[in-house]
Amino acid sequence: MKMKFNCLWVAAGITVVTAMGFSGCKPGKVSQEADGDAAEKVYVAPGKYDELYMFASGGFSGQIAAYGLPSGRLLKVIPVFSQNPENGYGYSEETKPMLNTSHGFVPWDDTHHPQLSKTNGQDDGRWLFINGNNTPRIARINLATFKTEEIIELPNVGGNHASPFCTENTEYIVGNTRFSVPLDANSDVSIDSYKQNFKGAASFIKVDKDKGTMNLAFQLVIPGFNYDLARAGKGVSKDWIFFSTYNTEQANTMLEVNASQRDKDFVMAVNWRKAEQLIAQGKGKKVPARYAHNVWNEETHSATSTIKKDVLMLDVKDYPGIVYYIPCPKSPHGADVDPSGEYIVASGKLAAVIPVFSFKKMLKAIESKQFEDQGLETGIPVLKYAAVLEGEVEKPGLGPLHTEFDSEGYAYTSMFVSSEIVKWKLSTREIIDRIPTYYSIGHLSVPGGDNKKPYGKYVVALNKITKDRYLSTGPELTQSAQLIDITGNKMKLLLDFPTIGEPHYAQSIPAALVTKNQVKFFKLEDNHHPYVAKSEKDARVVRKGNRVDVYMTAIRSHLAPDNIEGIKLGDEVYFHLTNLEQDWDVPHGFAVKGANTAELLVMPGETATLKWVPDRVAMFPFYCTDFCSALHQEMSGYIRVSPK
Ligand code: CUK
Ligand code: CUA
Repeated sequence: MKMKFNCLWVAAGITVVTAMGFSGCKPGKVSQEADGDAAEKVYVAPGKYDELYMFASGGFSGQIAAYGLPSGRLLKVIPVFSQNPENGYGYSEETKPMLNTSHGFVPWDDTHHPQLSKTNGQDDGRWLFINGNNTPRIARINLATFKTEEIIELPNVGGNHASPFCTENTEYIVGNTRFSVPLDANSDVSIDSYKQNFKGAASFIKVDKDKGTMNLAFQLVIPGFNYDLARAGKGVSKDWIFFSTYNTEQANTMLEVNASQRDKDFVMAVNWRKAEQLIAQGKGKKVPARYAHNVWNEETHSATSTIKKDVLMLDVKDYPGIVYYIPCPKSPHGADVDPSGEYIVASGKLAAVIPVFSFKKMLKAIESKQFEDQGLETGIPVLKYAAVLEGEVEKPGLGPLHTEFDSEGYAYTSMFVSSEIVKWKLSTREIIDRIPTYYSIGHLSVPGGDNKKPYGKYVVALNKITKDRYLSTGPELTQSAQLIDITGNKMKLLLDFPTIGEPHYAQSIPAALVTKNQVKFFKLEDNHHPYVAKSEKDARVVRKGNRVDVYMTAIRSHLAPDNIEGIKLGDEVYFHLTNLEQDWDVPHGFAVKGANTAELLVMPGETATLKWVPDRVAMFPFYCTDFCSALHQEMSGYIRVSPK
């Protein structure tokens, strides 16, 4: 097949890629028209619903966005690691503890990989997990409410990029370190001592079957490489998880050169079931470690943050049989497992082929000890490439990153440098089709593309650069996703749509799996918030020293109390607003002039608290921020602040 690159910069090959610092594609003059019937395929008529939810990470916005597919309509921004003035997340007293870490309050992060919870290897629509890359954290969003309900920080980890991945029945959510670092308890060492002191730590978070609550069960101490993306096995390989691994050179300067020396890096195969058994036998060591665990309490509608003091660690070099390395050309990024669980597809960013490994062959190679010496002193066996290899996809394009699958035996790989998606047949590894993406695709996402039975139908390209694709908005441009039809032999571009932040990765799920669990409003009778006012007659102002608690209610169309006096400069005022409505889609908001704590947006039946320290003697108006009825403008009041 003739290769056609829409990126001429890199047509000269890998050397050019390396020389240009792997910075991706520049837009050319080519512009692809969508097919004639594309509009019909993405048109969702007014009042009609989309077929799928797509959850995309917002990258450096620290949020997640929920879109409808095929329309690409933005349905909601879900704040996770970032404060969100739109609904007071991270500003209200109830939600502030969600952003606590062992470093203190960190109201920002970098989200990359949304991961839907699974039952029997299928998305079950219960929870969505996502990583914070910067201050290593993993969050759980409840898909019944689209609220972030839990955040757990990961100790001993630098850059929580290889995260989070879900085992077949959501037994564990797994994360790994991007930057190996000295273990927290032994961190003051010279950077020069990288090879000796820097370690990787793979985190295994146990997920409660019913509630979804997370618990950092154990960490595996692994060699001090850089770890990249992973997938848990499924079916035959369900007890394993496969991570891509780069910088096996263990360079600590100029990684772009020094971490690309070796011809092959690795896919790291981890038998998590075996590790779990060893932990159950008491083989783990408790190591001092500080990390925050923040949990939302549904009854009190508020979060609590606890700082944990230690973690169980198991050094894999002391326990043979947990970890094996599979050589993989060159600086692998994605490691993806096919629907059957038999094939592991690894994508070397700088590699000229895509290797497809066989799980069965891997087990055989382990059994017959087909190891090779790679001159590494890690104590971890390295399997022979040829012994594990099923075959290679040849000349796939430049810069393969990630692979997802459909239910018909095809795989789709994103090519960052040649900016395209390549469709190939899993059984023969022959290339079937390729389609350009605009521009520089990172991840791609097939609905259910990591499930035992993918839904297929579409592939979404998540692009790094938009340049000339939309009306321009100055130097800072929107980021972008592209919806591509994969129902036929040829892939067809249907739609471009802008995204919030950088959409690193996305997962999509049939809408019905989510809507069937949706909460429409909170029952007032179940509200056990300590500062709830369940009816207007409970509305009141209570003073204790210089702390003033205002128990306030909101119902169409007034706030009570609406005239507050007796507040003195130097007081700390807490507005606890309870929304008394018991109906879907009637939120009330609350804002007070000059408050630097944003606003509240309170759902029916819920209580939320805004802390305010008045800065001057004045008359401060407050009002409801959400247009809630014809008398919304009347929903307001005054608070008088007098001298001390
Ligand atoms: S990464 Cu592979 S292209 Cu953060 Cu998942 Cu972005
Ligand atoms: Cu309540 Cu506007």
